[in-house]
Amino acid sequence: MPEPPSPPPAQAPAPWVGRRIAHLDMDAFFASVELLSFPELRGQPVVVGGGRRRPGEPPRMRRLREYAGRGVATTATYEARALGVHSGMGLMKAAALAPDAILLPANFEEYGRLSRLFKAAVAELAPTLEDRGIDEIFVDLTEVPGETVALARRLKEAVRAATGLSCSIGVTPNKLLAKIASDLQKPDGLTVLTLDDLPGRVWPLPARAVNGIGPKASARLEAMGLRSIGDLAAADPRDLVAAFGHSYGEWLWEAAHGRDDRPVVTVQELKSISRETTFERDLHPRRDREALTGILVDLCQRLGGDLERKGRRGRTIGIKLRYDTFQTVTRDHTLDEPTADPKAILDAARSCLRRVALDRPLRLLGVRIGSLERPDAGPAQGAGDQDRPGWLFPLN
Ligand code: DCP
Ligand code: MG
Repeated sequence: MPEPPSPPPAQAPAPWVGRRIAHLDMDAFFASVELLSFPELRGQPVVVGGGRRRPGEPPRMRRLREYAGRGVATTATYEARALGVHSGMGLMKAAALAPDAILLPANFEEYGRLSRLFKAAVAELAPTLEDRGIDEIFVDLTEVPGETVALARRLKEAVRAATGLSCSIGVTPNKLLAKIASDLQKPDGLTVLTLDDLPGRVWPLPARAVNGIGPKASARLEAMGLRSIGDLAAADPRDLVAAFGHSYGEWLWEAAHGRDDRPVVTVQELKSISRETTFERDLHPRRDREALTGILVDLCQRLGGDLERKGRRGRTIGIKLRYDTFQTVTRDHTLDEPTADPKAILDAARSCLRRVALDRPLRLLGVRIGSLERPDAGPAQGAGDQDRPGWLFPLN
């Protein structure tokens, strides 16, 4: 007899709408790796810093109070953090807070090895993975089958099986929120947020919880009376633009509303390289032509050096100018052949400059090269420029 269809579970999770992006960050990474070698230290306050240990060398283990010097803590176990010690803190100051904590030198080779192991373990389950540094990754789970919480648990288990270490995961519709979410229940956390959770879970957080709002911006926001992410979301975006400029002001407001459509980028492909300089005093295209020429030549030479170091050539050369009025203009010019040659870049930059008004003092000049590719044969050929040195900056 056929089985009667089973009723749907009463509490079935709502289907996920849109992208499903995870941010995974290892817990107290360097310190946790040290605890793998020294399990007897588990449960104690442990701080990593004050020198490094080469592979094979026995560790120098001491109490923090025995330390004298100017080193800083790279990280601390959660037991040491409970005493007030944190990453970046001077070790003498840390010793005053936690004199009995154990101090271990850093063993970067080992941290690198475990970093590769945890990333490989995640990549087996979810191949769209963006490397964000030694202990964190973004993972696009949109196409990975499985219910969200169950999937996040599997990632955590895979990391633990491969390394013996715990991590914290946030899963949300985008990278911006995922980065916030992974931090909400550290250590060994798993936090899933949808846009519906924004008012309850994200808006109460301080503005600096958003990656991209640093100490400077957060101090300026505070001076405007904007303390939390919710304050920022409720602000008039025109005020933000007035205070921070178009691009950052608008981004702040979008971020506070949890909007971010950046993709998870598996291999960070280099898209463009730029060099720019803001002058100590405004320079006039006519009166300061020689100084501007020197700056332009220097920017192009440095860009050429960047390209050579990174093994790239590019086809699209652009310039950026900012006038004393703060108005910014850009122009670009695409070459038939890619180049890394400073002279060819200079030529293209000059032809871009001929297409902008050069009738006001300038605050900034920048040169950019895009449409990059890796050359497969020899160095780029010089285009040659016969203009009189000192007079390369065009006039109009
Ligand atoms: N690190 C460092 N110097 C700093 C901050 C961090 O050398 N000022 C290193 C040590 C950390 C690792 O980078 O272990 C990862 O940094 P996190 O900010 O992710 O910090 P932790 O992993 O140590 O702790 P958490 O559990 O908060 O992620
Ligand atoms: Mg970490």
